[in-house]
Amino acid sequence: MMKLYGVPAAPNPTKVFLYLAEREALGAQMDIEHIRVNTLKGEQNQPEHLARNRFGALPTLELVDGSFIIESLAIIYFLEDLYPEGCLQASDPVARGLARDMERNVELRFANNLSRYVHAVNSPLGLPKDPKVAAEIEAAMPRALGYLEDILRDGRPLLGGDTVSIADCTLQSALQFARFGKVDAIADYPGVCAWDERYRQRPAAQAVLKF
Ligand SMILES: N[C@@H](CCC(=O)N[C@@H](CS)C(=O)NCC(=O)O)C(=O)O
Repeated sequence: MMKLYGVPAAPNPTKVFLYLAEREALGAQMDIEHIRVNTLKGEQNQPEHLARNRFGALPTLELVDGSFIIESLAIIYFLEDLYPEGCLQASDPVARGLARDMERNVELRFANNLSRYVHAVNSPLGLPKDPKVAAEIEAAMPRALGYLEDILRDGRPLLGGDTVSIADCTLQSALQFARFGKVDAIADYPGVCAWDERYRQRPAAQAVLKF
Protein backbone atom coordinates (compact mmCIF):
# COMPACT_ATOMS: atom_id res chain seq x y z
CA MET A 1 0.00 0.00 0.00
CA MET A 2 1.20 3.55 -0.71
CA LYS A 3 1.96 5.74 2.31
CA LEU A 4 1.25 9.46 2.51
CA TYR A 5 3.29 11.30 5.13
CA GLY A 6 1.67 14.55 6.19
CA VAL A 7 0.50 16.79 8.99
CA PRO A 8 -2.90 18.47 9.42
CA ALA A 9 -3.32 22.21 8.71
CA ALA A 10 0.03 22.64 6.91
CA PRO A 11 -0.78 23.99 3.44
CA ASN A 12 1.00 21.57 1.13
CA PRO A 13 -0.17 18.37 2.88
CA THR A 14 -3.67 19.86 3.13
CA LYS A 15 -3.75 20.47 -0.62
CA VAL A 16 -3.19 16.73 -1.16
CA PHE A 17 -5.64 15.75 1.63
CA LEU A 18 -8.35 17.89 0.02
CA TYR A 19 -7.57 16.42 -3.39
CA LEU A 20 -7.88 12.87 -1.98
CA ALA A 21 -11.14 13.71 -0.20
CA GLU A 22 -12.58 15.26 -3.38
CA ARG A 23 -11.65 12.17 -5.39
CA GLU A 24 -13.08 9.87 -2.72
CA ALA A 25 -16.32 11.88 -2.71
CA LEU A 26 -16.45 11.22 -6.46
CA GLY A 27 -16.10 7.48 -5.84
CA ALA A 28 -12.37 6.85 -6.24
CA GLN A 29 -10.88 4.18 -4.03
CA MET A 30 -7.22 4.88 -3.52
CA ASP A 31 -5.05 2.53 -1.56
CA ILE A 32 -3.19 5.02 0.63
CA GLU A 33 -2.20 4.81 4.28
CA HIS A 34 -1.94 8.18 6.05
CA ILE A 35 1.03 8.64 8.37
CA ARG A 36 1.43 11.75 10.52
CA VAL A 37 4.83 13.40 10.87
CA ASN A 38 4.68 15.79 13.82
CA THR A 39 6.27 19.06 12.68
CA LEU A 40 5.76 20.65 16.12
CA LYS A 41 8.19 18.03 17.43
CA GLY A 42 10.52 18.52 14.44
CA GLU A 43 9.97 14.96 13.20
CA GLN A 44 10.27 16.14 9.59
CA ASN A 45 13.99 16.73 10.18
CA GLN A 46 14.68 13.40 11.90
CA PRO A 47 16.80 10.89 9.94
CA GLU A 48 13.78 8.63 9.47
CA HIS A 49 11.92 11.29 7.48
CA LEU A 50 15.04 12.73 5.79
CA ALA A 51 15.53 9.26 4.31
CA ARG A 52 12.15 9.71 2.60
CA ASN A 53 12.54 13.38 1.74
CA ARG A 54 15.97 14.97 1.93
CA PHE A 55 14.38 18.42 2.20
CA GLY A 56 12.61 17.51 5.45
CA ALA A 57 9.27 18.56 4.01
CA LEU A 58 5.70 17.30 3.77
CA PRO A 59 3.77 15.87 2.06
CA THR A 60 5.76 12.85 0.90
CA LEU A 61 4.21 9.90 -0.92
CA GLU A 62 5.90 6.50 -0.65
CA LEU A 63 5.04 4.29 -3.60
CA VAL A 64 4.64 0.51 -3.35
CA ASP A 65 8.08 0.00 -4.93
CA GLY A 66 9.65 2.11 -2.14
CA SER A 67 10.29 5.23 -4.21
CA PHE A 68 9.13 8.67 -3.05
CA ILE A 69 7.34 11.61 -4.64
CA ILE A 70 8.09 14.68 -2.54
CA GLU A 71 6.30 17.60 -4.26
CA SER A 72 2.62 18.09 -3.48
CA LEU A 73 1.55 18.87 -7.04
CA ALA A 74 3.62 15.98 -8.43
CA ILE A 75 1.82 13.69 -5.95
CA ILE A 76 -1.56 14.94 -7.18
CA TYR A 77 -0.68 14.53 -10.87
CA PHE A 78 0.71 11.06 -10.15
CA LEU A 79 -2.62 10.09 -8.53
CA GLU A 80 -4.51 11.63 -11.46
CA ASP A 81 -2.51 9.32 -13.77
CA LEU A 82 -2.77 6.27 -11.51
CA TYR A 83 -6.52 6.63 -10.98
CA PRO A 84 -7.67 8.32 -14.21
CA GLU A 85 -11.33 7.40 -13.93
CA GLY A 86 -13.17 10.40 -12.51
CA CYS A 87 -9.96 12.43 -12.21
CA LEU A 88 -10.30 16.18 -11.61
CA GLN A 89 -8.58 17.26 -14.82
CA ALA A 90 -10.49 17.69 -18.06
CA SER A 91 -9.43 15.54 -21.01
CA ASP A 92 -9.60 18.44 -23.48
CA PRO A 93 -6.07 19.89 -23.79
CA VAL A 94 -7.23 23.51 -23.72
CA ALA A 95 -9.37 23.09 -20.60
CA ARG A 96 -6.59 21.07 -19.01
CA GLY A 97 -3.96 23.66 -19.85
CA LEU A 98 -6.07 26.50 -18.50
CA ALA A 99 -6.81 24.59 -15.28
CA ARG A 100 -3.12 23.82 -14.75
CA ASP A 101 -2.26 27.45 -15.41
CA MET A 102 -4.84 28.57 -12.86
CA GLU A 103 -3.48 26.16 -10.25
CA ARG A 104 0.06 27.48 -10.79
CA ASN A 105 -1.09 31.08 -10.50
CA VAL A 106 -3.08 30.34 -7.35
CA GLU A 107 -0.10 28.66 -5.72
CA LEU A 108 2.82 30.73 -6.94
CA ARG A 109 1.22 34.18 -6.84
CA PHE A 110 -1.17 33.79 -3.89
CA ALA A 111 -0.85 30.67 -1.71
CA ASN A 112 2.93 30.68 -1.26
CA ASN A 113 2.92 34.37 -0.41
CA LEU A 114 0.05 33.97 2.02
CA SER A 115 1.90 31.17 3.84
CA ARG A 116 5.06 33.26 4.01
CA TYR A 117 2.98 36.16 5.30
CA VAL A 118 1.42 34.02 8.05
CA HIS A 119 4.89 32.91 9.13
CA ALA A 120 6.11 36.54 9.04
CA VAL A 121 3.34 37.88 11.29
CA ASN A 122 2.11 34.98 13.47
CA SER A 123 3.90 31.73 12.66
CA PRO A 124 2.13 28.60 13.93
CA LEU A 125 5.60 27.00 13.96
CA GLY A 126 6.91 29.83 16.15
CA LEU A 127 9.19 31.36 13.51
CA PRO A 128 10.41 34.90 14.35
CA LYS A 129 8.30 37.79 13.07
CA ASP A 130 9.64 39.46 9.91
CA PRO A 131 8.05 42.89 9.27
CA LYS A 132 10.08 43.46 6.09
CA VAL A 133 8.78 40.29 4.44
CA ALA A 134 5.27 41.05 5.72
CA ALA A 135 5.34 44.53 4.13
CA GLU A 136 6.61 43.18 0.80
CA ILE A 137 3.85 40.60 0.66
CA GLU A 138 1.16 43.10 1.73
CA ALA A 139 2.20 45.21 -1.26
CA ALA A 140 2.02 42.25 -3.66
CA MET A 141 -1.22 40.67 -2.41
CA PRO A 142 -3.82 42.96 -4.03
CA ARG A 143 -2.67 41.87 -7.49
CA ALA A 144 -3.01 38.16 -6.63
CA LEU A 145 -6.35 38.68 -4.90
CA GLY A 146 -7.57 40.76 -7.85
CA TYR A 147 -6.74 37.80 -10.10
CA LEU A 148 -8.89 35.50 -7.94
CA GLU A 149 -11.67 38.07 -7.64
CA ASP A 150 -11.79 38.44 -11.44
CA ILE A 151 -12.05 34.66 -11.94
CA LEU A 152 -14.98 34.50 -9.53
CA ARG A 153 -16.74 37.67 -10.76
CA ASP A 154 -19.12 35.74 -13.04
CA GLY A 155 -20.59 34.00 -9.99
CA ARG A 156 -19.16 30.55 -10.71
CA PRO A 157 -19.33 28.30 -7.63
CA LEU A 158 -15.78 26.96 -7.96
CA LEU A 159 -12.58 28.30 -9.49
CA GLY A 160 -12.90 26.21 -12.63
CA GLY A 161 -16.65 26.60 -12.96
CA ASP A 162 -19.19 24.04 -11.77
CA THR A 163 -16.83 21.19 -10.98
CA VAL A 164 -14.03 21.05 -8.46
CA SER A 165 -10.46 21.46 -9.68
CA ILE A 166 -7.01 21.12 -8.17
CA ALA A 167 -6.81 24.93 -7.87
CA ASP A 168 -9.71 24.83 -5.39
CA CYS A 169 -7.69 22.48 -3.18
CA THR A 170 -4.65 24.74 -3.43
CA LEU A 171 -6.59 27.88 -2.56
CA GLN A 172 -8.43 26.39 0.40
CA SER A 173 -5.27 24.87 1.86
CA ALA A 174 -3.73 28.36 1.93
CA LEU A 175 -6.82 30.01 3.40
CA GLN A 176 -7.01 27.38 6.14
CA PHE A 177 -3.38 28.09 7.05
CA ALA A 178 -4.21 31.80 7.29
CA ARG A 179 -7.10 31.01 9.65
CA PHE A 180 -4.72 28.84 11.69
CA GLY A 181 -2.42 31.86 12.00
CA LYS A 182 -5.37 34.21 12.63
CA VAL A 183 -4.63 36.21 9.47
CA ASP A 184 -7.55 37.55 7.43
CA ALA A 185 -6.24 38.31 3.96
CA ILE A 186 -9.51 38.18 2.03
CA ALA A 187 -12.00 40.41 3.92
CA ASP A 188 -11.98 43.08 1.18
CA TYR A 189 -12.59 40.55 -1.61
CA PRO A 190 -16.26 39.49 -1.61
CA GLY A 191 -15.95 36.94 -4.41
CA VAL A 192 -13.10 35.14 -2.66
CA CYS A 193 -14.97 35.29 0.69
CA ALA A 194 -18.08 33.78 -0.93
CA TRP A 195 -15.99 31.07 -2.60
CA ASP A 196 -14.35 30.33 0.76
CA GLU A 197 -17.69 29.94 2.54
CA ARG A 198 -19.05 27.75 -0.24
CA TYR A 199 -15.97 25.56 -0.48
CA ARG A 200 -15.88 24.96 3.26
CA GLN A 201 -19.39 23.46 3.10
CA ARG A 202 -18.20 20.70 0.79
CA PRO A 203 -17.99 17.22 2.32
CA ALA A 204 -14.31 17.00 1.38
CA ALA A 205 -13.58 20.25 3.19
CA GLN A 206 -15.58 19.21 6.23
CA ALA A 207 -13.67 15.93 6.38
CA VAL A 208 -10.22 17.50 6.09
CA LEU A 209 -10.15 21.03 7.48
CA LYS A 210 -9.21 21.64 11.12
CA PHE A 211 -9.54 25.44 11.08
N1 LIG B 1 7.05 22.62 -2.70
C1 LIG B 1 6.77 21.67 -1.65
C2 LIG B 1 6.76 22.41 -0.33
C3 LIG B 1 6.66 21.48 0.85
C4 LIG B 1 6.71 22.23 2.17
O1 LIG B 1 7.37 23.26 2.31
N2 LIG B 1 5.99 21.70 3.16
C5 LIG B 1 5.94 22.33 4.46
C6 LIG B 1 4.56 22.14 5.07
S1 LIG B 1 3.35 23.04 4.18
C7 LIG B 1 6.92 21.65 5.40
O2 LIG B 1 7.13 20.48 5.31
N3 LIG B 1 7.47 22.43 6.33
C8 LIG B 1 8.29 21.91 7.37
C9 LIG B 1 9.70 22.36 7.25
O3 LIG B 1 10.05 22.92 6.20
O4 LIG B 1 10.44 22.15 8.20
C10 LIG B 1 5.42 21.00 -1.94
O5 LIG B 1 4.61 21.59 -2.67
O6 LIG B 1 5.19 19.88 -1.49
